[in-house]
Amino acid sequence: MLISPNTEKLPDPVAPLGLAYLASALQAKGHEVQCLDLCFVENWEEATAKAILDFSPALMGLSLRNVDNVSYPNTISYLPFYKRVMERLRELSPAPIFLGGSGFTLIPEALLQYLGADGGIVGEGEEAFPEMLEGLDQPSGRVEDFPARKVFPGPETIRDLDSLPPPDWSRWDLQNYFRQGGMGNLQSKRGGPFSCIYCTYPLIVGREIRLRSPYKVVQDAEDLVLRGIDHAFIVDNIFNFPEHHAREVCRALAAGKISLRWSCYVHPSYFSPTLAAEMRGAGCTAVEFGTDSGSPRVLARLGKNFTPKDLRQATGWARDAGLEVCHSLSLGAPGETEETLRETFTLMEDLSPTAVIAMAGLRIFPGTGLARLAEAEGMISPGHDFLQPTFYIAPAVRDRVVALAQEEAKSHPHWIFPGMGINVSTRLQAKLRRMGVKGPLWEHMKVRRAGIAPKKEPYA
Ligand code: B12
Repeated sequence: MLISPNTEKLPDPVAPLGLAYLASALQAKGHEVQCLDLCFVENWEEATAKAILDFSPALMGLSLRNVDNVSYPNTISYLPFYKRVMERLRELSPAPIFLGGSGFTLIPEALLQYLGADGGIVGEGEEAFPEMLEGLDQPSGRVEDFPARKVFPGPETIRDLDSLPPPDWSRWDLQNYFRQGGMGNLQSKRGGPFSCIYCTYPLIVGREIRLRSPYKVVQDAEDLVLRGIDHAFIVDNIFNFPEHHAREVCRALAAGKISLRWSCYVHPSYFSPTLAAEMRGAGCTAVEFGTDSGSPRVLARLGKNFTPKDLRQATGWARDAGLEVCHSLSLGAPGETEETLRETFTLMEDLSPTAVIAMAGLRIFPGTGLARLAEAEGMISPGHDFLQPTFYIAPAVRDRVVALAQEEAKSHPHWIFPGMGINVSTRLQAKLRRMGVKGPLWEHMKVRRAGIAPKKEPYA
């Protein structure tokens, strides 16, 4: 039984793509698979009891997508809820429980211990999980023989993504995710080759980029459309690297006349007017830049391989092609001062994107350059408990960054500041989705920016 305990509704409920892949991979190996999703159930304890009594699983896989909401100062940790779910599962079934998922992969040993699970798999699950289960299928294989509390090493990343069966959405309430979250999800590659000091992606999916054939992406897109999902997010860390693959995917989507609108993360350095136009032609409506800062000095400290000039150019090209643009900021990064914050605010004025998503502070994860820096600067000690959300905030702005970000967000109707609940809330989210708004909700900021929206103050 595969279980998704992710009940986060902000910025949107997100369908469990990883578990949809895992369900297919397990079935392809002959396993009987049942899925339990706690996202929309009214009473999770009852739903869990019912699912377990009905199916009586031999083994359970609990997916930990998020550790916390990485937002400061209003930080939400999901771990206490996961712990309650574990306790409930233990009450209901003697079957062993294995952990996996991006959140688990970031802090595996500590999570295994905190949750008291039987084991876990770091990284991609489609090959590693069935392989591990194979041991149990041997005549001599007994659950009791399994090494207790073991974290199975990160798999060699899966070489040939095209060999994986497509995600099995039939077991998940994708329609509900679409109704309440406005998007399906789609993947065109895996891998995180960039070197930003805070970035967790190389730890989760490896540095090496592995591409899916464009026709496979089109098949998945068609599957979504057949299920009534006509808006999706392409979940790749960066959609436009390598650029040639992005263009091939766009051409394949356009050639297949797939009536899917979509959005994605893009990198300013690998963007071009041609790519922007091809993306628009293939159904893309909006792009998000992981901008972080408008200060060349801070960008360099973060290990970003682009400059404000690249951002200006790419923003212009995207806008010329008719794409909505969002810039995400990480305020308080290493080297930040009030002066560099002002540089960022000025750049945002100049670029005038559809929306700005501002985060104050950077959540520190083990194994990253940021963790090493935070330790060197005495912000955390060796042996730090990374289950506790800890944020890097540059000493020069530690006391001011939240107030400055809040001020900027309040004076700009298109700014979203999740850490202070500005222009983002479950109430607003649910209202807009009930109205039938699809795609990322930040796109909706264009209405506010145009002054059409009735309220001028930030949404409650
Ligand atoms: C795309 C994305 C988004 C999009 C999603 C859009 C959409 N409609 O899908 C948006 C922008 C909405 C988003 C929002 C958030 N996100 Co996000 N997101 C991602 C991203 C880039 C890709 C996720 C993805 O789809 N991966 C593809 C699937 C196929 O992989 P997977 O889920 O990891 O599953 C594989 C393995 O993990 C494993 N596996 C999974 N489950 C299990 C279970 C078992 C038993 C086993 C054995 C294996 C296993 O096998 C799977 C197949 O290989 C990741 C970073 C990353 N590279 O992982 C962050 C990431 C998952 N997000 C993260 C966070 C924090 C959030 C937010 C809380 C941020 C916020 N405050 O808004 C929200 C939460 C939203 C929600 N409702 O849960 C964190 C989670 C870790 C953490 N720090 O806590 C990540 C890892 C980024 C980071 N900062 O480190 N996100």
